[in-house]
Amino acid sequence: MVEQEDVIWMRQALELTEKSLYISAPNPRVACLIVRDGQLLASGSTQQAGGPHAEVMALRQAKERGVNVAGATFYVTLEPCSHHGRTPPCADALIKAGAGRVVFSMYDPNPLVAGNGVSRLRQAGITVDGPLCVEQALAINAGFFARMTRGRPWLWMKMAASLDGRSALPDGSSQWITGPQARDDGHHWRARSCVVLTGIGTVNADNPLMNVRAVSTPRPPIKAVLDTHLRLTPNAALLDGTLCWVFSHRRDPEREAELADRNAQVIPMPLHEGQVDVRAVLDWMTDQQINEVHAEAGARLSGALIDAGVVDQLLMYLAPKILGQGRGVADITELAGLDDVEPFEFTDVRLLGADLRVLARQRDH
Ligand code: AOF
Ligand code: ZN
Repeated sequence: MVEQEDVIWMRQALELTEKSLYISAPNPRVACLIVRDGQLLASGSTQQAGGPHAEVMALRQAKERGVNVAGATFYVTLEPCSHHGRTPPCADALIKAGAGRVVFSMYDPNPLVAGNGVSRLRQAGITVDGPLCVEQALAINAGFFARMTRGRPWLWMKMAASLDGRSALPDGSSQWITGPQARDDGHHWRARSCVVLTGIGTVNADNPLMNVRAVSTPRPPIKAVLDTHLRLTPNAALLDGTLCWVFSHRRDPEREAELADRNAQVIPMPLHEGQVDVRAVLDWMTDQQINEVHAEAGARLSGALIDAGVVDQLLMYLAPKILGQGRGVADITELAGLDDVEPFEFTDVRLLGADLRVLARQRDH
């Protein structure tokens, strides 16, 4: 049976997943607390892919501290795994350690696990309680969950605009609409994603770096450019040695070889209404185990992503300015009426320096 105390420990475990935020992909962010008699004995969180899972890290810490965990309660933010992946099953490690009870937050959507971890523990005579605090656990691993259950990554769309929704002046000038705090915050979101996606229009207009600054991370996200006609040139600033995927409909062996020298890989894609098909791109990314995509693009690509129905969450920075004339944030297909609008749902709003950050998610996603 789940007690109030369990909720408190699980919330603490969920907070600890923050340590895996930038590093664990394609694995989910998981944390584990080992508790006995109201005392935290040890804790751990998921390491980089191929490295130990949260449970193993917690058991290691317990060993280092010389504490016996037999009979203790394990709080895990994801059902312990039961399969041999890059690492052995955590369920077996918990059984071997003599876990008294396991409380988990959500079932692992990975079909290789999906309930098997829980049944393995129960068969070994361990009391297992859960799911617990599922909504919070889901939000932390929306990308992993989306890839596993619907076969498409979770897509964030970042936008910066004036209070009247203008992302640039009519002449296209757009730099520094928002202030430094909002811009730094944007780098946290880039850092947690697996891929930072933009369009060739933005690359040619602004020559952006599309890298992670303001946050130190051992795992820079892959860059990606939607470039239907293969207009990307090898001297683009974003080609800084980090892997860059270029999704194009045009083949040009010479250009592709030049781009390959800059670690940019051209991936042929079908067209949809004259542009690279964004759904096909996301399908391809799913095959590459991409959990979270952070799109940061101009009005054209942002509009195409909304039209394709693949935007799960908006990350919008609003500056306290009225620009009046100017470009909108997303050129979507003209709507026949207000009934056609699929509304987003606000999930968070906060002040960052002089600007607002608004998070909103697609209702049924
Ligand atoms: C856990 N604890 O901390 C994580 C789990 O290839 P492997 O061995 O690393 O296995 C990856 C899978 O393990 C991943 O797809 C997911 O199902 C599960 N992740 N499980 O018990 C953890 N990160
Ligand atoms: Zn595991």
